[in-house]
Amino acid sequence: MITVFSARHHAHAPAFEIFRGDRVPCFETPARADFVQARLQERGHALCEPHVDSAPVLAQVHTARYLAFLAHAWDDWVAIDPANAALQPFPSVWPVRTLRSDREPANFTARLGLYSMDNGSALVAGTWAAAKAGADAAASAAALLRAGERAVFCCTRPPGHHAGADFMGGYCFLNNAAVAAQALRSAGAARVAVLDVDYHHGNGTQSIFYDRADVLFVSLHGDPRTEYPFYLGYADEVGAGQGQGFNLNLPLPAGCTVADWFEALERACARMARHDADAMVVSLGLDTFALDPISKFALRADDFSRLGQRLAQLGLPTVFVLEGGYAAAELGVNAVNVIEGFERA
Ligand code: OKP
Ligand code: ZN
Repeated sequence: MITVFSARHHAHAPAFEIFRGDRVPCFETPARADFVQARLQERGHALCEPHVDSAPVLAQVHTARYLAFLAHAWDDWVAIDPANAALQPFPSVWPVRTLRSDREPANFTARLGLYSMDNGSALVAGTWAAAKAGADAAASAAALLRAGERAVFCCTRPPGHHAGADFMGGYCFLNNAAVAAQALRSAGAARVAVLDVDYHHGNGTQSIFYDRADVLFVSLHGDPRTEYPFYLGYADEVGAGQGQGFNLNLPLPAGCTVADWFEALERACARMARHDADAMVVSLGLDTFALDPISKFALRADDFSRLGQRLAQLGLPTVFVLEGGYAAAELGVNAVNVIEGFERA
């Protein structure tokens, strides 16, 4: 399986994130993708650079005003005060219920809050360049599938599945999985199925396709009652309008067993099979790993091989998009186990 990878992910390397009111080292680091790249090379897998500009697809997935904000956010931040170049902006005010989100304020922090779901997405000078390279990788993967590849892996970071049409959040800025799915649709696939196996619910991807029947969204994740992103990911979210019946959430209690997880995967696969899709996108979060520092599922390295094998049985052209997974040193083996399990099947 070919991997699309750009070293430009290094441009996004925030110094810290906020945790319990304090500055802590980021969980989402460049080392994550570096470990995956190293493992891919060690195992003899081919890598290529993104070759497709995702801009036209990004305009279908995200709003124009959000894309404009994100592309210029760093320059706007530094324009306020040159000293800001050494600081990371964080939102501190949000348009929650009863406040207006249709008007974009002039104030930078107010705009940052308008376009953020949390204060968990540290933004730096290279964030846009890195996120854009990831979206380009997703668009490239879709093009490679249309050109006849059976499956493609996007080794991208920052992740994307929490990013909605007009907001960032949970370390995510551009929704790479949504870009891959929409690019496949635009290239002629009548139906696409997105399976999100990250520990955290893919609220961004769900919301982008919530009223559509052409893109099925299925997600397996920690119960939002206790787990991030908290405000979406319940089983009663089934889609709206034309999209009713095309959203399936399978929340699992934090601390559930590997057997519970694979049982839910079977339900997910059964729904995927019914969609009669032309292609599938897998939001491949590996934070379901037992040793993940911020998650509470129990999968081990071998379980990721089994996951890859099971996904191959769906028999669909597949784009894998890297999402979470914060046990960085183990991420390479775990990610490549999925890829090789898929190839072996
Ligand atoms: C992104 B992805 C930990 C805070 C965690 C957000 C988690 C985002 C996960 N101190 N906050 O789904 O892996
Ligand atoms: Zn996650």
